[in-house]
Amino acid sequence: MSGLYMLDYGAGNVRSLVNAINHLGYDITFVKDPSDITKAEKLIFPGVGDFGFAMRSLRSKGYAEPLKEYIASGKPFMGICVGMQSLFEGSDESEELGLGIIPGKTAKFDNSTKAVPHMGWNHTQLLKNVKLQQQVSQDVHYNIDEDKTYYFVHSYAGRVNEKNKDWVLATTQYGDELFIAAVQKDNVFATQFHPEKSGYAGVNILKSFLTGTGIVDQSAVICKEPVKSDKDTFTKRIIACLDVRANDNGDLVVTKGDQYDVRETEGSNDVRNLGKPVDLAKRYFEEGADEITFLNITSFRNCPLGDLPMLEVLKRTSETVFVPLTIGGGIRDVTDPDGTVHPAFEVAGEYFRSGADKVSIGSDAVYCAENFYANGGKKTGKTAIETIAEAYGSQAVVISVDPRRVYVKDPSETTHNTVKNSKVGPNGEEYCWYQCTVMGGREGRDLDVIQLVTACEKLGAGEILLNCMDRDGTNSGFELELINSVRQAVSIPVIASSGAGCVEDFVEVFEKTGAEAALAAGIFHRHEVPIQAVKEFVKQSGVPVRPIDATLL
Ligand code: 1PR
Repeated sequence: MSGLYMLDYGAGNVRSLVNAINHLGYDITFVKDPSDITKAEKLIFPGVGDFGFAMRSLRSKGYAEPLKEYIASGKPFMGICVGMQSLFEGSDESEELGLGIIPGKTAKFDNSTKAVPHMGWNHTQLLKNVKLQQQVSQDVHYNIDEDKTYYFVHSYAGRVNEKNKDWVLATTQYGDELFIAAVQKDNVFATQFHPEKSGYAGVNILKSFLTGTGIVDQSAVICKEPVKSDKDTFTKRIIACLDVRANDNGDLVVTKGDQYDVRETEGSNDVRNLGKPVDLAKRYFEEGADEITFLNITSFRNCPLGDLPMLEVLKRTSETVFVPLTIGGGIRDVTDPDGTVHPAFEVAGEYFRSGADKVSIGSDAVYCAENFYANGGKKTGKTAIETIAEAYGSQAVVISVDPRRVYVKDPSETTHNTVKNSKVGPNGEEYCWYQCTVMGGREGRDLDVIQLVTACEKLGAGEILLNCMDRDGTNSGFELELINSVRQAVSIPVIASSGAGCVEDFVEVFEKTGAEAALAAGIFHRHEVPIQAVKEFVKQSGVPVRPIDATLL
């Protein structure tokens, strides 16, 4: 199809969208100049991150007026996430005005009862029966399906009101809040969720936009009132984690440690090799993983910006994997051999452009938190967390925590935050605090996990990936005391990690802690427990999970 254009203002990962479009057999051209918008026959506007940043970028590049004229011309338009929010009059997130096409402003979710951002897979409720001319049989809802779930990541959302209800194609419920998940009117279609990150269910939505005429049979439009449910439709995420490093031959392999030791304990003492990163990621996507995380575990060794080892892995993975990808390891300021320093947000930017949706920061987050306290709890605006969150949005910044237990007989023995632990210490100690480590657990710091996560939330992090060195690779279940204490300390989503050994462990962590997601590595790599078995068991226990969706229509 000629005339298919994408409006990109450089705020995040559009590679996945391009890959999904290519996967469907289409090519797309980037808008480079305002005149390209006028030339377009079909236009997609994806957006991530901050509403104000998006609107300022549109205006400074001279795109805002041509975009309004394009939409008024009646040619098909699709907005995604901030691309949908920009259609509103404004947002509580910024003073900046929106395009003013849909009445109303987007408002922040209430974080007193649930984690914010709303990050994960959720259901939709369809409010409109829409038929497209000439394709009545093929496509009535842009393939949005109430039985499927779609991937959302946002803190602000549009609400249905009297003035905009004729726009609302679908709503979604998060906690007790109902918000607009998709809009459609005439030639305009937009989703708050990311179709390109929503597995094949989402790719099918893109397909319907690409193949459709976009012309709606107005006589067929029937609008329904949204129904607020007393049941949350949000699902818990199951994440597959791939620890990646170069083996002794220099090849990047997926490895897995026992309490962070990744070398064979018998015989060769080689780095354990559990497969190739791109192949394994594809396998986990097809088996139903809701997200894939890559951790470059030897990144404490300096890498020049031009030689980041995981870029190629991400580029290739995002060609066939349509769920969110996180990359961790080495997200900090890096120095090239010629002495040039590249700030962390530049490093992160390279990863986003290569297909990552989120970056996870380990060691550098510990140093950021230490400096935050040394600075009297004041922000400098210069840390990796702050600069990446500012440019790409909080939702793109995950903090990977590598804590280990330090036992004490009594909480009065330490100034650190302690918990009563079900695992008694070597000398009968009933309490412990969780010490933060850096460089993959090689060095312990005088900072506890609660100090770390609360500082990181204040600095703008959007999610916590909570490992536990004592549990890693042990198959003995998640560290529930640790997870509970962190879940209570922050209002951003928490991923429980380390120790998963069987399907029951996932139910336990969801039932006994408020974790939004559970991550596992060893049991998936060693084929001990399939992802599908985890999902089925969790679902049977009454905890909602994303149905596995392997069909491209
Ligand atoms: O410090 O920002 O460069 O990031 C380094 C990253 O590499 C951190 O996220 C750190 O967790 C990770 N890392 C460093 N060394 C290791 C190691 O294993 N030697 N991996 C390592 C940590 C832990 C998990 C694991 C879960 C689940 N891996 O993420 O996947 O514990 O395992 P299980 O289900 O088998 O129990 P920086």
